[in-house]
Amino acid sequence: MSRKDVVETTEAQIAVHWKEEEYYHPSPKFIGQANLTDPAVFDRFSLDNFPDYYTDFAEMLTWYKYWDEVLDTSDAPCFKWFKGGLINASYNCIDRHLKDSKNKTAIHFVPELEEERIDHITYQELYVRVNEFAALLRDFAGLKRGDRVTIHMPMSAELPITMLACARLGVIHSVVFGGFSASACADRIVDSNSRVLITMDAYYRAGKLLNHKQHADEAVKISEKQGQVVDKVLVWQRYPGKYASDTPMQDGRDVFVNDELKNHYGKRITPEKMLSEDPLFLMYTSGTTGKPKGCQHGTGGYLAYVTAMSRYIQDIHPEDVYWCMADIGWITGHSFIVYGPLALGASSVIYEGVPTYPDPGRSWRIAQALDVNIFHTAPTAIRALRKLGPEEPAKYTYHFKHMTTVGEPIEPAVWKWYESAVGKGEAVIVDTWWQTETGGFLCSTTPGLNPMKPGSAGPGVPGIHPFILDAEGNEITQPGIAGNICIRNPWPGQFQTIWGDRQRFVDTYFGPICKNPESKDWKDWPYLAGDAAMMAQDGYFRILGRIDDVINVSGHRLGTKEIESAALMVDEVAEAAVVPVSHEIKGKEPDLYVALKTGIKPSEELAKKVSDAVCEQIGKIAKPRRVWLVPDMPKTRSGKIMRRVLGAISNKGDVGDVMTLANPEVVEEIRNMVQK
Ligand code: 6R9
Repeated sequence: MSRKDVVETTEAQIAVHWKEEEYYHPSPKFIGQANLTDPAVFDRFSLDNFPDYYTDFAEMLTWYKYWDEVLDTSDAPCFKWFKGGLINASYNCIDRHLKDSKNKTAIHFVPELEEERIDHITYQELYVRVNEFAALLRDFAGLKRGDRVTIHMPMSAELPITMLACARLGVIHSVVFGGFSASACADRIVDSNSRVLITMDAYYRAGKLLNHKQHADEAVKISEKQGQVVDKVLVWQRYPGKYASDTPMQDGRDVFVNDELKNHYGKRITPEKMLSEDPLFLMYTSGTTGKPKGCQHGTGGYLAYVTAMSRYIQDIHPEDVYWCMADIGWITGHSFIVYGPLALGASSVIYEGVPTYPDPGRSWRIAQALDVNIFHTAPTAIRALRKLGPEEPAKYTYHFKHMTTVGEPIEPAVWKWYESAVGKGEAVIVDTWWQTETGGFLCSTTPGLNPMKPGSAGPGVPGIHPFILDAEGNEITQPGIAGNICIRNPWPGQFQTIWGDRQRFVDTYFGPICKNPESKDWKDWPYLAGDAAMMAQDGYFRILGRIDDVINVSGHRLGTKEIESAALMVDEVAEAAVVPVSHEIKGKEPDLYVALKTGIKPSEELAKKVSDAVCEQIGKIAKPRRVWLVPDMPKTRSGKIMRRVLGAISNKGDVGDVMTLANPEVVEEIRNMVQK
């Protein structure tokens, strides 16, 4: 099996950061109201009953026609869930709630400018707006079932409206995080063959009104150079009328949605009856190579899974006000702002801006104003809030019954501040481990059933059976030993394939551990997550971090190869290597080492040029901590760059024995440069 370095890194990490912590128990008050309190659930969801136990999840949805088969494995490992069933995600998230709850708020949109006031969109209004926009997509943009559309939008109520309108028509949406650059957006337009791009004129972030439409113009230009023509750019207006004059529009291609919508007022669109296995959306994520992977999620399986997770793990009840702080441009936002909560008919909060602007009390002010009782965020936000305003939560009156953390490992000290200061000692916490590829949670405590352990995600959620493999591919059954975390069984939220690249899907997630590639039996296709983890005596899993070439910056996955490719686009650059370096708030940051072409002199300007190129190609989230212009890269005799050595230098660690390198002297030179 490849990816051998896993055990080496993880054992060091355990020694430094993680020691066993005590348990915290959910309060009787929480348990008394929890959605799932019967411990028999774990027996029922044992592998003996697989895959039938997942019908419990599918039955939370409304189907036009029930499935013929729970799990079809004939094309393993591309699994089909609830095969033959007919369903529509938009119908499940909207229409089915109208009978009893049309006046209930579906989405609370909190703008950054506090004087703008919060917008409360009822299920009825969501229904109207999604139908009208779906009509625009069909009648004006000519979109139909199976087409792909790229959406590059900031956090706004119009983003879920756009997604749900696509889902209504059976159009496959591909949302690109609003903070990604034009070039990153173009890669995704080209890969998904989107001929329509949906964007927004502008938005607020940390006090600045940012012009967003300009990225669309640039993205379309880049896509066209690569042979993908975009013939329609649909531009939502965040500030209709006010900001329009600043948005250059191209005749015949660009149109303001707010104007065109008038031609579709009052229209209603019958939801398409989709096959359960039809794709619902693509979500691109980083991997080992420079090319992002388009993770394809299906309709029935995905929706059933996120709905059940929202009910069982997020403990959402109809009367709750639920706020997940993630950006909808990431999988967390898709599953746990839009599809899961709305399928349950909950009230979901969306906010514009950042949690710490205009002051670190903003999040708690929002929680107080909306009476939020379920709160969901990431360690990076918790660290920032703890650093900038540790006393702020106490100044506001709100009560969380439940809180979530997701995206990266959380340090026990940070967990404890979250529990005592943010949760005021009243809230249960779930540390949910999962991935873009997995659609929904894999490991987490089930909040009414399992005690919490700071720093540990927990056991597999009901239905998920994780295990650990060593570097040779043998199962580690003994607790306390780190290895590769895998899942024994398929599950309905699992992505179906990588868009247009089935081979990469098989090779990355199954190939290294599959013992029988011809098999049609699900038991032969365990899932390899790409994370290192260890299981404790109590069956809880502690996630230790990525084992592939991915850096987790503020919970965002960035491929080192993507950053290196961006640096190599600068003419003067000969070689580039990226390593993760620890950061107090972000968790990790990329440190970029660059060797220049012969004869080129290093300079501050050149370092800035390389840094700017990275921001331009990927987005500001990928900005390197520093660009180190080094005389040469440390290399093995076969010419491979020794990233491990660079990583040790960046993190002030031990570089180990470097005498076998082709150029050991350069290590000292680089160390003097970086550690001075
Ligand atoms: C949902 C999401 C996935 C990677 C994953 C892992 C890390 C996510 C975590 C966690 C420790 C947790 N990760 N949740 N690590 N504890 N609770 O974040 O998806 O953006 O695809 O990232 O994030 O390394 O493999 P995605």
